[in-house]
Amino acid sequence: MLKSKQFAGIIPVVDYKLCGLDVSDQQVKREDLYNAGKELIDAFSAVGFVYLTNNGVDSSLLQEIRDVTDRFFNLEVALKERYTSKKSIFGYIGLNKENLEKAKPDDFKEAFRIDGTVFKHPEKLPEDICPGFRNLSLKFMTICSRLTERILDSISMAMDFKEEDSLNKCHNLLQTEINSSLLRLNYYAPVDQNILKPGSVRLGAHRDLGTVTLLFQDNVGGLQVEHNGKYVDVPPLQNAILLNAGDALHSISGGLIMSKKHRVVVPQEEVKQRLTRHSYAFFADPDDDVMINPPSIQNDETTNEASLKDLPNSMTFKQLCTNWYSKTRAPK
Ligand SMILES: O=C(O)CCC(=O)C(=O)O
Repeated sequence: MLKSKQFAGIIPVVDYKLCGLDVSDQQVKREDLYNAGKELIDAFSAVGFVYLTNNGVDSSLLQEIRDVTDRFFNLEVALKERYTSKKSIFGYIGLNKENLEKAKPDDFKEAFRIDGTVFKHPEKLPEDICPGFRNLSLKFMTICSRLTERILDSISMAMDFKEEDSLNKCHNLLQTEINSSLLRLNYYAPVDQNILKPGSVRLGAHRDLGTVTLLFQDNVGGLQVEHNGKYVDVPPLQNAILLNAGDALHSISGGLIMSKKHRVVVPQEEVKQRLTRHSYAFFADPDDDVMINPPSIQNDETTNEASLKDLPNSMTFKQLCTNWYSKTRAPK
């Protein structure tokens, strides 16, 4: 039975006022983290997604991120492609250059991916062609990491693990090169029906691989989650962060927490198709050497995760991640 009293569509809403970033580390109470954690687990085990309100992330920072990403994505393709890496997952991904759902045409979106290596190598960011990008993205990643730590504490306490900070102990190395957590700045340009292939989606159906994802989306809509065998809209909720659980958390929780497939579809209404959609996803991953049992959840042949089915029973998160990227997300 879900405890949450508020919902956006089918997504439970949890008020994080007593635990959000407005409350200092010294002031935040164990009991409040525990209570919020119970609500998060409740939502994660029912629908895999939950909205977090009063999270303490400043809306003016989100506006600045939006302005800077608009400036970047509006640059000429040749300039943006200077920041595409052939060797790593870092950097710019162009339109139709990634495919998260093998049964569909390539994703109709652009993105910029930033991982923890950036704290040692900020020169990997496109500051020369987009001034302001570097400081803002580093600041945003740091804020997302701090909030993630709170959320992991909430979940660990409420899961009644032996050690209350056990999830955070699996994420000791956030913001370093030996933890694959990632900020992905997504940019969904207005849909051009002349170049859109039949059956295209903005982002193909997939599950996330890590522990929790913090998703900041604008009010355009299009995100859907699979629930009881059908895709259901996840309506945007102003000033709320959408959290979803990934495969690693599903595995660590012994299957209690659900890692759900989700996708972003092209809106039906023409007026909405003419809008640009923005979303920023911070994927929190366990440290590279944390041992994980590969997800026991459904191997759905329509998605790229089907390729994870031949993995051994236990492996490091890095091995799981390498497998995932080599088979599912390699930039073309
Ligand atoms: O843009 C969205 O709303 C979803 C983003 C997402 O699922 C992803 O970047 O993996």
